[in-house]
Amino acid sequence: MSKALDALFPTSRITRDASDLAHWGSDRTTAYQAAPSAVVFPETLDEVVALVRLANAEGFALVPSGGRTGLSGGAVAERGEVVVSFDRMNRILGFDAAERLARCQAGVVTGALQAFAEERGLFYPVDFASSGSSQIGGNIATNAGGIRVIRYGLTRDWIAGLTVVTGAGDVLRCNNGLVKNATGYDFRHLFIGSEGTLGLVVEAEVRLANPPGPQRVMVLGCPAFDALFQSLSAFQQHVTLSAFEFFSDLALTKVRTARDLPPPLRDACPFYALLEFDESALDAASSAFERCLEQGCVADGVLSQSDAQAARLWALREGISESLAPQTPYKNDLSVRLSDMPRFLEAADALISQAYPEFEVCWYGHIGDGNLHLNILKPPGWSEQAFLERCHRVSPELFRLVAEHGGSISAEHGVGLLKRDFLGYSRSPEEVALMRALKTVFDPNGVMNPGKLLG
Ligand code: 2HG
Ligand code: ZN
Repeated sequence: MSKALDALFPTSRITRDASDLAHWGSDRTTAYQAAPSAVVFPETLDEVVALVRLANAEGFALVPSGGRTGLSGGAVAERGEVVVSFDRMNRILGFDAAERLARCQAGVVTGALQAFAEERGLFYPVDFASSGSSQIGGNIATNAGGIRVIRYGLTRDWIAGLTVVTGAGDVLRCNNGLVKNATGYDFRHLFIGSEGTLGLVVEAEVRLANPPGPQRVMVLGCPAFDALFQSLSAFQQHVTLSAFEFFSDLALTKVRTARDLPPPLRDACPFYALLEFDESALDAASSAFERCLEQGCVADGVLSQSDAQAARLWALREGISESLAPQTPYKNDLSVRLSDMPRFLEAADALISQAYPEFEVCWYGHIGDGNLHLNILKPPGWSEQAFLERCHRVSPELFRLVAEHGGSISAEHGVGLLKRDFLGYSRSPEEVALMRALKTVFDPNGVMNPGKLLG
């Protein structure tokens, strides 16, 4: 493999340096050992095609690598694979103002696309804490969600065209930025969320939106899980929400300690909701707040008076994941329909407190769209392996509950390696068999991100 691979890339764009292999061969998970054989940095579509064809001819595997901010091990290379980094394909190649379409290479950083939109008086609404390093190709591969899904949907909803190289080395130009295209199977949507198992996303046409008006942020203190839902529906009756997030008091304590932040409210509450909405809806939001206070589903609240204060309130939610990282959290990223959420939460809470009496458990997430992040923290003194095994033993019970409530074991982080063995809790045997059959069609020699998603 080495000679032919070295012939494809100049020495400045291929590395086997141990620290580079460790860096580009991993994502934000810590349970896996990065062990790729090389990292390459293509700059053109032709180079990507040549690489995939070589991988087929010589039988080596490829692991696509974007901003490596994933939390499920989807971008981990642990078996001598060649990592394909898109860091050198990070340009926005064109912009159609009339159609509000930006043509992006896969390595464009999400935050750079947001800034590009803003400079043109537009808005790219998919947003999350890691948008400063995650790349659009990775967002597409995992159908990234984040904090504004309640109003703007997922990455899938903003992708108007995709150029991909299949695992067989063929170039597909999917949908070409069209709004309407009724010509059969839409391969674009197969590649979105495929976690690099069918081929490589090389370019995307991304739709941009009109920006919303000025936003306000509120943090509410709620006495119980149920109260979060009562407040959500009280607000949603009259206010278009741009975000409805939540976090538990333990999650708040962790982020406040890590970042030395003041509490949002005078007295602590078991749960907090963070809402964002158009300033023009302020009166309706204030009335909803009053009603929530009367009904007792909200104990107290704070409203941002400036953009700086709004950013400080957002930091309480967006900083949680990073603040937990030193405690090697075992991550769960679950979703159920909102109508099933109160019953699911009651059952999940009972299971979690009984299954993990000695572990700290942080609840937070995008509860307005049905997505919960449940982080179980490794106590000091436990080895990471023992901790992971313990959590994996409990996971089937939790995922059985998720399945009983019609939910998903991975709402937005993807399946990768971490949730691979549990896919059957969310997808039927028939669906998994069809996924495997599709994988064979697009990637006949199994060179694309083997071992991820389907195992
Ligand atoms: C978030 O919503 C991210 O903060 C990360 O999706 C969640 O770390 C997590 O579990
Ligand atoms: Zn999230």
